[in-house]
Amino acid sequence: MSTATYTVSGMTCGHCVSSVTEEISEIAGVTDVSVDLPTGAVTVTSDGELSADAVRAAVQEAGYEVTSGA
Ligand code: 9UX
Repeated sequence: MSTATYTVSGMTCGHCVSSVTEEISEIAGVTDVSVDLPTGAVTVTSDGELSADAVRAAVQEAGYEVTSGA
């Protein structure tokens, strides 16, 4: 199991958080997604290797951008 934290820009409400959480949760191996709305910190817990590209793509799919993170 591993965790990685990303910073996501553009989330301003609880629905934004839900959208990002749902998209990232669909990535294979992801077991938990935690979002801190005020800071945009998104912590992803997964079994095995988590692809940073997959996280970036999922965040973009939801309509937001990863601005930093592994
Ligand atoms: Mo409402 Mo959150 O448009 O973007 S879902 S602020």
